[in-house]
Amino acid sequence: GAGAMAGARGALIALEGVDRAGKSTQGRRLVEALRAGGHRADLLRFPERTTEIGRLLGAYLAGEKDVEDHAVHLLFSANRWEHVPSMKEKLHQGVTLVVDRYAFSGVAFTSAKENFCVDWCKQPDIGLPKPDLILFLQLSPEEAAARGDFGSERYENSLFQEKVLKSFYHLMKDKTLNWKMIDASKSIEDLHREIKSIAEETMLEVQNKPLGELWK
Ligand code: DGP
Ligand code: NA
Ligand code: NA
Repeated sequence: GAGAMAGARGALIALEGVDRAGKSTQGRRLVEALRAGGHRADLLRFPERTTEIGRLLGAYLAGEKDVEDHAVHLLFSANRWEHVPSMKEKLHQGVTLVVDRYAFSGVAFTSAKENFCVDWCKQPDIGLPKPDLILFLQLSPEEAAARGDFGSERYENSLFQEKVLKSFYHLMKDKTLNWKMIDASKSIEDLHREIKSIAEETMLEVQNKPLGELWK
């Protein structure tokens, strides 16, 4: 209702980038800093592996389970949708949400596979809460490689990651979204300060604006 919900809403901030760009570290640091500054903020990470769908995705990523490519794409999307009611509730209560990966990873990773077009990949995520800000942590494949060997999860190889990066660049052409490119080769501290300042600016800008719907 208009009365109870009339306060400022929280911002939805997505962190995206290829593997090892530092998304998880920066997500944690951002939420800690926002809380220390008196804001309400929560961190969410997709895939969110604790639900039934999430456990299935965890087994898929670990290579313990094979799932057909279209089916798994829909499951990654379902894993986001199952969190939408609580995300909306928090945002409307004034909690800023930082999400470590979102629908853009969904599209970038699946469309990097053979015979998947971006349009098909976007469909299941149409209508998700639209991020007010998408921070894209940029790191060259060389710099990513220098941060150590890939682990053993599915998708963790340089050839595939380069295709993923190309898909991300394609998605960034969409000017209805607020993409901010961030140079992730900086120190953790410098990166954190830059991200915190952009996040705070966005939180102020959107607090009285309605939450949008993605790709609608
Ligand atoms: P992370 O927990 O951030 O390391 O992500 C696990 C892996 O899952 C990572 O390689 C990216 C991939 N991933 C994340 N979201 C999606 C998605 O929606 N679809 C697909 N196919 N892969 C995803
Ligand atoms: Na990973
Ligand atoms: Na991560």
